[in-house]
Amino acid sequence: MSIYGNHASELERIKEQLLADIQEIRGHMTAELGMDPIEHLLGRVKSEESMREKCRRKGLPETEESALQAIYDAIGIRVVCAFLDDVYTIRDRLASLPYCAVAEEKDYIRHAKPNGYRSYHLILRVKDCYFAEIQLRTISMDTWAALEHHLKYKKNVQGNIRLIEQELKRCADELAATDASMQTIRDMMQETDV
Ligand code: 0O2
Repeated sequence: MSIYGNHASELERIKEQLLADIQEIRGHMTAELGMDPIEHLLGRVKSEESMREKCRRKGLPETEESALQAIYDAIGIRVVCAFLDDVYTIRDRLASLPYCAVAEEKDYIRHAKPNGYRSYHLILRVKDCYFAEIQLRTISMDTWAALEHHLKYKKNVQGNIRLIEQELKRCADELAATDASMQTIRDMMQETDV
């Protein structure tokens, strides 16, 4: 029996609906900005195995209730943007989708995690009974998170772990400064377009 009970196909449908709505938002923003704001877009329903692993990690029973009500990322969407401002614009448009309500949000961009992780996490309550976690970030943040994730799960990392962590944090901060500069350059270019 699936940990999602008989909700697995509805989770897939909601994921597809969210992806279609993000594509629509993307189309409107492309017309407004004169450029595509999204570098890439991914969606997944968390696999049975990783949902069970997450239940165990959080000390929750491996039940439908845990998977659908206590854990918020059975549906996960990642939106990767070139520019910082677009992350916040897409956040606002998603928050006003008629069948969604904002359940929780974590702005790890303005308030980075101590290790340097940056991303905007928007938890949506969908159709009053499901949750979806939308991670919005820039290309730089996405590159950093992928590398950090790889290192975290790599077995037997050799070398000075403390130094590796410090270097990763330094890279995250440098990338954040570059994101801010790139945004400033775009703003300057838009001013000269007027
Ligand atoms: P997966 O396999 O990516 O789904 P939560 O664990 O969601 O219940 P928490 O810790 O408050 O509770 O959530 P948070 O901090 O919002 O993080 C949720 C997800 O963000 C993680 O999912 C990761 O995908 C990503 N994330 C958070 N912190 C980091 C980090 O330091 N490095 C990287 N690379 N990713 C991070 P899962 O469930 O851990 O894994």
